[in-house]
Amino acid sequence: MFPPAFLWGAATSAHQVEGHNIHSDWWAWEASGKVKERSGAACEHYERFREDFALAQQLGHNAHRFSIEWSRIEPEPGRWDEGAIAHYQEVIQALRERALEPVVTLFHFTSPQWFSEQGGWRHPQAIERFSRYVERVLEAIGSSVRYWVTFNEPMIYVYQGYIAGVWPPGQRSWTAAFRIFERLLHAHTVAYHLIHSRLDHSARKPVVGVAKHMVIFNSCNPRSWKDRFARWMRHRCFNGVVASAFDRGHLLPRFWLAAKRAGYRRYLDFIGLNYYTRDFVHFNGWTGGKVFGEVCSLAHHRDTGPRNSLGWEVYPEGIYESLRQLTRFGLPILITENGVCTNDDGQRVQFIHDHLTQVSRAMSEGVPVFGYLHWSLLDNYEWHEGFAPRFGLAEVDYATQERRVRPSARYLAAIAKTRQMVAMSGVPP
Ligand code: IFM
Repeated sequence: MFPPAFLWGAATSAHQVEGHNIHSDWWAWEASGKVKERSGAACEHYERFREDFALAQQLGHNAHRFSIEWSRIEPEPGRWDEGAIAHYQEVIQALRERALEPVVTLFHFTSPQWFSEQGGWRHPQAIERFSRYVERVLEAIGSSVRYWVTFNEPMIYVYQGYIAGVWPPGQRSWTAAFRIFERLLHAHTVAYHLIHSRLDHSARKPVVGVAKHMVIFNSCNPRSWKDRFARWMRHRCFNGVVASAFDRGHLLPRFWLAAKRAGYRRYLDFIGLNYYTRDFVHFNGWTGGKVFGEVCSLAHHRDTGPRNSLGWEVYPEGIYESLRQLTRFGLPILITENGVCTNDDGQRVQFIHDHLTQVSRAMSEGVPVFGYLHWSLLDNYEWHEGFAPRFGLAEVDYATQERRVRPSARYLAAIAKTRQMVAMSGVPP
């Protein structure tokens, strides 16, 4: 049984659904031909949010995660767009009118283009600029929001933008990546502090978290100690170290004197878990980034599960393993994302069934999960992968902007309604 107060819903992010996000660095990145497809009108969610929230309400959701687009709020340095601010106030109001608890993400991969042009997170005033934006958001919607996610998947952002170079700003430097990660960490602590100092006395006492993408890592060859080492490095650095750095506000290991001096302040009230897949890793060398190993092809593994349309393995036990790993923080956990891109909605039904079964297993062992937000409410713009991957509980026909609710959405609704696992055969058509 899932508890009565459990949050059920879906997640989206501004750039992926809103459309015409013209002041963001992603818009400029797309315009310069760096990706195969441009986001364009996306799902026109900026105009259609009421209709989309009505759909979520019909599906029995009681929560909704979305992100505020900084580049809309502050399209030029220090110039606030009052229309955009009013828009997000209306969004919150529309959610509340439909009894959907807002879960607000402050930074979901996109920055204002001016911020990027001036050096982005490397600029000495980056934190100040981000804080100014956060303060403006708090002023506008702070008292109506309880759940805050400062950063979505900080490590994915750093990896794609500063190591793989496939997202803006398109760099490939481990040193830059490390510096940016530290900046995000610092920005998170500042935002955490601002949210609490501004809102602790409001009626809705805020809770602040980060959406941490967890990946299960296995070694390609478990008999090779080098592969086991590479797996360990990747797991420690990608999963454990990132989560604890955001919790403690610094990167220093717990036993370091400086870490002890920094005290036991904590910067997370809950942890958001984004879970999708597992990777197999083999040894790649001892120097630089090579110590994190290299992903080997799943084709070499006979015992792996089905894949989604992007080729990621579907591994439901991984959500259980991730939840168990996160319990060491002793914090409540919100599943801020979990989903599958597929053209076969039957696969999505199976995915929801298998993952929620694992969530329920973890909860029965005492893991304090307080909600499940599916990725995503709608099909949407999957960054450099374009519109082909279909993650939505509702299909979007991009030619007409028509939404068609998928059977998997009704299946999730049935579980949310009964607060228990439901047989897949009982999915209403
Ligand atoms: O679409 C993304 C989202 O922006 C962040 N988490 C993973 C999703 C699927 O790749």
